[in-house]
Amino acid sequence: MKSEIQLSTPNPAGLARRKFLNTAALAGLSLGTVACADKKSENVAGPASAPSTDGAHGGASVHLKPGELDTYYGIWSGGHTGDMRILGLPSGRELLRIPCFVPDALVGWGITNESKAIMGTKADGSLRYTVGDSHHTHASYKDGNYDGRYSWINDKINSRIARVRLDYFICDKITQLPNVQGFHGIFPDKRDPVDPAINYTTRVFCGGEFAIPLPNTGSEDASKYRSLFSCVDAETMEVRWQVLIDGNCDLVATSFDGKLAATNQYNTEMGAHYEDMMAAERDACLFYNVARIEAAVKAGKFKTIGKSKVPVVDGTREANSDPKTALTAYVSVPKNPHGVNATPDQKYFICAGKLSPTGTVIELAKVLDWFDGKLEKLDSAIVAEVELGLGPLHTAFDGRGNAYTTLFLDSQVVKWNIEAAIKFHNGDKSAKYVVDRIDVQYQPGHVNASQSETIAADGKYLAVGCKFSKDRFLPVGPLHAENEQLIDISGEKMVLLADHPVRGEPHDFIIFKRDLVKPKQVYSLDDFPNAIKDPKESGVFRQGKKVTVKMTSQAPAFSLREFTVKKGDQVTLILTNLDKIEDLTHGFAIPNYNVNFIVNPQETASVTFLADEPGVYWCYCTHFCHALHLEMRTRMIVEA
Ligand code: CUK
Ligand code: CUA
Ligand code: CA
Repeated sequence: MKSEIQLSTPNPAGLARRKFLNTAALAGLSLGTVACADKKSENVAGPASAPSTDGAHGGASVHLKPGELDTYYGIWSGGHTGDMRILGLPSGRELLRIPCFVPDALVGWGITNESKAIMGTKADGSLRYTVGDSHHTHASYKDGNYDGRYSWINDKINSRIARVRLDYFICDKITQLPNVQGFHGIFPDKRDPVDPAINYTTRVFCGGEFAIPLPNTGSEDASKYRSLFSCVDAETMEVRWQVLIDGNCDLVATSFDGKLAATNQYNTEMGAHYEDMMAAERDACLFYNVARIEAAVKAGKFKTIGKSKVPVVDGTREANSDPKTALTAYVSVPKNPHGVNATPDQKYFICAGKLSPTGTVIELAKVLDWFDGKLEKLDSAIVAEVELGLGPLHTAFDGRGNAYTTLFLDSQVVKWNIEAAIKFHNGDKSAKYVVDRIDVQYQPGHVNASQSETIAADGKYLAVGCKFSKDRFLPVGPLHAENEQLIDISGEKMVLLADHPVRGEPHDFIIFKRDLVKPKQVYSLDDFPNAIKDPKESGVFRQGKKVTVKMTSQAPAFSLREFTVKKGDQVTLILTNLDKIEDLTHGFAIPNYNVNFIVNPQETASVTFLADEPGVYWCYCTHFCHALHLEMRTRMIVEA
């Protein structure tokens, strides 16, 4: 296989241009600039900070002494490993992977009946999907800050949203969005737009990226394809409503007052091929008026699509030209924007340009004015549109008025001051809005700062998700680790603190203070309706060919020393771990039967399988638990 990507090829000279990129330039750039090790200063608008490797600056250190705990949690999406990852920061140590969309051999995700019920099965009991692609993860809010209840994550491949409980750090619900392909951006609301008592997350918004025939009959002309923006109930995880829209949603942002959500639209052209998707000079940041949409649903002004019962309101441009009744507002932003982020001062949404070297600042009060008929031209809600560098993608904030935007093509993060950018945009050319630039290694996508999109943004650390690590780590074959870099943003200048190799391929992540979550370390037996609370309840219970094996574990023994079933039995094995000490987890593996799962302290899990091969099978504990861990076994005897 020959790659078009030559990692050592210097950048085309075109990279230095600070102009809007045209279609032809982009086609070249997208293949020719994958790694920018040879990028020289002529490509950089301002002087880039020299990378520092001393690991300390302004008191910030990534090095924790042995036994010292991190001060922040990081929640990382896993990309197409389909999991969520928990990191400690600033050390960057990976603490946990939480399987969501894809089976996981460590915990038995996709093996146990409980996890299969969450993941979804076909009629024959097998998993409906075994692949996933998670990009965005965002946690629930209260009073404008994270409240440690949930974090949600998307699966772009099968349009599923998973919820992770932040007490047990497990996925507890997955919902598939009807009539959506390429579910991409995700963001919970931060409070209710109408009821002031609801100052916490009750909705999660999901952007649908790919336009498809609705219903998806496969026969419609591509120009008629449409996408849907969906609202999922944070508690029930049911889809409350959807909005039919023009364009393809990428990310989602929500306002702190709960009134507005927005998605950046890169394909307002509604093109089916990439050239068509880049035809127009401008696309849109599409705003949703949440209260009006819900009023329309309540008033019955919706349709349904295909077999889905979810109400769908019309949010297309054509149907929403009158501000007094509009459910949506399409604010024009430059070419193929990527990312939309809410500033912690609660005032603005910022769209990055991607194919335009600009960042666009949209004032939310003005968008609301437009909906109220008080702003004549919607586009005057744009209060700044300033050049940042090449390939701006995502933006994070320090709570001191500065934004940090990744420049994919420049392999930089640019720090810029939002109010100065607004002044510059208003004609004050002396306003220096670019504060600093720093080279990152290489091709950054997402960026996030500690507490960034909360009212408690603290401006300490910035993590940058670099898509390519090229020469930063020992080579391990053709596939490289990605490079998550940590930058100290506590001072005027950004200082690179550390490189962290990370298994492919996270997109988005959030970073928040460790005291915002209260993890539980032992389950409660009562959480499991099928828990075996007393070892005396153990045994083999037969109903015809259906056999239930009930067992408990207490280090270093299972309650049954052996159990016998017959060939052809459909066996359901239920295991409750009666150990009560945190981390005293046991595994349960059955050779040749494709069974392995764990039970954490006071947890119950079950598996169902067909006993189709007679023999003796040593079921053993796979999770090291005790000095007699190896001895922790039981025999399954399958009689002929
Ligand atoms: S998209 Cu991946 S780098 Cu899914 Cu958030 Cu921008
Ligand atoms: Cu129980 Cu190892
Ligand atoms: Ca476009």
